[in-house]
Amino acid sequence: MNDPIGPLYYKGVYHLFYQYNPFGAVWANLVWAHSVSYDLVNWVHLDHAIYPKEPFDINGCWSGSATILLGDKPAILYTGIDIKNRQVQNLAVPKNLSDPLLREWVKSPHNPLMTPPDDIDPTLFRDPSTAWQGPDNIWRVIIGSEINGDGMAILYRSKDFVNWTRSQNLLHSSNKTGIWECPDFYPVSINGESGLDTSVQTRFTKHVFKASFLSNHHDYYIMGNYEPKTDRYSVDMDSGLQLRYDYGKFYASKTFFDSAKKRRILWAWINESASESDDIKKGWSGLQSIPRSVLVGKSGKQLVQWPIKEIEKLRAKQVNIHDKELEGGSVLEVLGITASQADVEVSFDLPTVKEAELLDPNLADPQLLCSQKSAYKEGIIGPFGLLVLTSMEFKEQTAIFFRIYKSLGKYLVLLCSDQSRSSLRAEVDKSTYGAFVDVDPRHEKISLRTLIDHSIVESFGGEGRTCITARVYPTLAIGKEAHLYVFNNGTQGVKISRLSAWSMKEAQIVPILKEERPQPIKKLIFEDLGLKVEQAGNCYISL
Ligand code: DQQ
Repeated sequence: MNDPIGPLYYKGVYHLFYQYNPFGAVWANLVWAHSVSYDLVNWVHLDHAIYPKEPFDINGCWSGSATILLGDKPAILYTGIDIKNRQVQNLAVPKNLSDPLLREWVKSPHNPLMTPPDDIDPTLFRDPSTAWQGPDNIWRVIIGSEINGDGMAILYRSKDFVNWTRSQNLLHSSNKTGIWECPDFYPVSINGESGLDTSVQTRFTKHVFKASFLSNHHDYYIMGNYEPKTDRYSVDMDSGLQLRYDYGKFYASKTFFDSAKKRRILWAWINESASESDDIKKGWSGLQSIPRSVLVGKSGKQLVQWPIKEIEKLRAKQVNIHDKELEGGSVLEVLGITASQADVEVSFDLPTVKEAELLDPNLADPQLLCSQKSAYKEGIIGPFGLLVLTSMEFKEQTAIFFRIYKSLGKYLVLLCSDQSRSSLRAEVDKSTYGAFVDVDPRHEKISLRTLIDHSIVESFGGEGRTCITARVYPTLAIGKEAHLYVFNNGTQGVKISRLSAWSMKEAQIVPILKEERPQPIKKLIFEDLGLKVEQAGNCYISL
């Protein structure tokens, strides 16, 4: 699988579609695979929703987004690779709106709705966003593209969601980034804890624009002000696309508004760090990140992301550590949980930051710093943090840690995810990732949450201000042989002010629910998920 696409909430059910190759563990033959959930944790796979069939999508059904139209009617805009291998935008709508599982989708007879304009390369015109409606009731949507190497979001407008006209101006563009894939554009509240529906705009909203850069497989976002009368978008900091949702592996992301819980949820594709032949051998590749809720951080200058609350349902046995000094050069094992599948929250207190290492501002490239300094080279304040998926004699370990620096009179908190010793296998990519966290270590605790799931390590520093996701392939630190430690390789002691770690249960992922399954099995599937259901003809309706 690759991109998450068209997430939506409909009649009590969460829907996630994703780019999927039904015939192998490599990128090809793309369809819209479809899964549903009542809680965003346990999922049932359904039949594919949209697949290549018509001249306007015969060579692939690529990414796109869902929009909820007036009267609670979902609509999907997606990119079809047409018979001439051009990228065109198509519409699909549910066949039966009374089916909360939205199992069947019908393609519009008007497809394709948007074809590549003359000034655009027909192979660089894709990934319609969720549409939004201005106060004039006109729908807007953006399409990812490129002209002469400049990435851009092309704006289209429509009164009826079927006839679309290209706007004179671009919503946004930038120099020489290469194509922008999967653009996303949505409002965020600057003074609230709730997410906003995509068309909402008040005095207290800012707009986030996100683009996925194919050139380096990173997702960048900016915040700014959107003026719906003119469709002008002005960026807050005039520094280009600077911020990333995640400084590790996290691409082709997509948000949606969860109208049930009034929050905006973010998902992304996390790809492999191993080779294609490995993928073929193991029979799968690619996965979706844990859904994250997205809000504006207190600084007003960046977003904060946090695993959705429902993930805590998977927490089982818990262990705690309080007020424990961690001397320079020490490690402490966290015992009593399944370290290969765990949720860990830790916060550190620093007695003083006066001794922080000085950092030349010209050398302040966080990713480079993390790989040069690594978790294993002694520092002053840090490296300190977690060693996850660690084998008995530390032959394999993945380190997620902090280092504190002083630069130009300011303190800098660096968060790193060091995969250099994550696996004895030489051939897997073990790049180290890093970014600064907008935390003042003089006044705030340094906190980290890390979710570990065998080969996936998702870390949230500074309460979600900086996130890093890594893929690792330990050979020794697997199952019961995986250990979890807290470590400090700095010369200065730090205090674990609080650590809570939980064993995590497995989510229930139920294989494809096909019509030919005997009814009792279908019923079982829902009851397995803890859902009360009632049979209605061929369907089960959730009570
Ligand atoms: N993946 C899709 C494209 C998109 C890319 C094809 C991003 O629509 O641009 O699988 O990963």
